[in-house]
Amino acid sequence: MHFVHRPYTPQETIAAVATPPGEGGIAVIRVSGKQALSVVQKIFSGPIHTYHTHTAHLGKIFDLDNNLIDEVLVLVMLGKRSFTGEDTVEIHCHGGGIVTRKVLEATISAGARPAMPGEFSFKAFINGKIDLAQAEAVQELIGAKNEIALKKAEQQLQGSLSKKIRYFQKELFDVAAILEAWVDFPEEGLEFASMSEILSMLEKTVGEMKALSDTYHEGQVIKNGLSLCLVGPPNAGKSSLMNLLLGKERSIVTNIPGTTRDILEDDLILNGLHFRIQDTAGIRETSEIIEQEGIRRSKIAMESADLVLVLFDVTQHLEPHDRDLLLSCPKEKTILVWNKSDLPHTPPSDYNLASVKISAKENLGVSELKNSIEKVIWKKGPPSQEEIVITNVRHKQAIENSIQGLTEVTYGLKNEISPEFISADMRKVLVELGTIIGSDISEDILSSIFSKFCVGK
Ligand SMILES: Nc1nc2c(ncn2[C@@H]2O[C@H](COP(=O)(O)OP(=O)(O)O)[C@@H](O)[C@H]2O)c(=O)[nH]1
Ligand SMILES: [Mg+2]
Repeated sequence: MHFVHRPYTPQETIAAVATPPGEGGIAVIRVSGKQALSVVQKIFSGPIHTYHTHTAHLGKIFDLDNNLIDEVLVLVMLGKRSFTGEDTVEIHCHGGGIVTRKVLEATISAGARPAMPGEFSFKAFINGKIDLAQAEAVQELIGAKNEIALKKAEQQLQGSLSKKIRYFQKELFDVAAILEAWVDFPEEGLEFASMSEILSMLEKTVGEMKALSDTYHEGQVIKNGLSLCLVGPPNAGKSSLMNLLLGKERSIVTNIPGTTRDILEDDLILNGLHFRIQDTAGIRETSEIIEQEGIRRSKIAMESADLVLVLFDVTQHLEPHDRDLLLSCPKEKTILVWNKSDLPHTPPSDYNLASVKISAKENLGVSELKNSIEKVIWKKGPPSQEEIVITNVRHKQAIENSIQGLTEVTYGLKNEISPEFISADMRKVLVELGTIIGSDISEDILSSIFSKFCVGK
């Protein structure tokens, strides 16, 4: 949907349904803006202008022709103390699609304008209630697919990332001021002491920015989850493991080799993370055409997966083509899983891969498997509770541009480039950082960010 927030009229009163469509116990219609109280007053039975902020009141909603629509609770939040920073009334009505629509229509005929996507958050941003990174966190919070993603979004909403960006800005403002003074009084030069101080300070900041930008990998894992592919020869127990991890009979399990012929997929939450798990056709030499195609697909799935579990029956010797399969598995994303450890077996050989012994049938070794998965996923251990993680490509880009800019500033200082140029590079870096929290950002970008939000948010 093409959508532009401009022209923006502060205090204009908007309304939208804030709860998801469909039937529910209740639905919430949000009205925000200078006229919020007057608008709702026209359709509500109680004396809304007399209510204190943050109080809830039972009453009835009528349309402008005085037809009763629903009995509702109104929640009044005044001025700066609301999410948007403007007078807000929430109408909690019964959660049927038609009731909800009628209440919304009543607010519109009483003078509110239908809200555009993300417009409540946009108002909160314009009114200084939240910065841009926080507004984006609201969206991530809503879309969080697992607990870690939820926690990280909550942290960002509380301002953890914004605080870090402001800290970078503050450090660099000082340097920028010195550089500006140098531009004004070039003949005085930069004192040696301040030059080396500036250089080491820039180096430190670049290091911190790189560390932040490196968290993007973790951010992606947390936000989008990972694909996990099960491969191995027929009858190794891939489908049994898939079912065990999912806790349901998703794949057909038989003792007939070649049962799984196509790729079966499902969603899995493991260690607080979201996975797309794929069960594949067993890889072996076969002349059967459907099976050959299944094997071809297995190999493609294995290549594109974030994580590969290659399964073998621990009671069987590896055939030459099993060894070929093992060799073709990319080391950094593969875990070798020896299944059927409930049966008598000799210790398996070491193939220089992360490996674990399990029994999919008897549910043995699954927690060891989960630990191995955890080790392979996180390059440097799982993110700590406090660690700020970048989940948004826009933020990553801005930080990388800032690092690039600071590298140029450093080069300029070391090579005695004219101070005007260095100073200009520094200003660019400050602007880049500002785009993350929304202090230096064009209307177009703002508009494209908020238009991805849902209506009512
Ligand atoms: N004893 C034992 N049998 C297993 C185990 N896992 C799977 N099986 C059996 O091995 C056969 C093949 O299992 P399946 O999951 O279909 O293997 P796939 O071909 O790799 O998908 C079935 O008869 C399973 O019951 C296990 O851990 N122990
Ligand atoms: Mg199978």
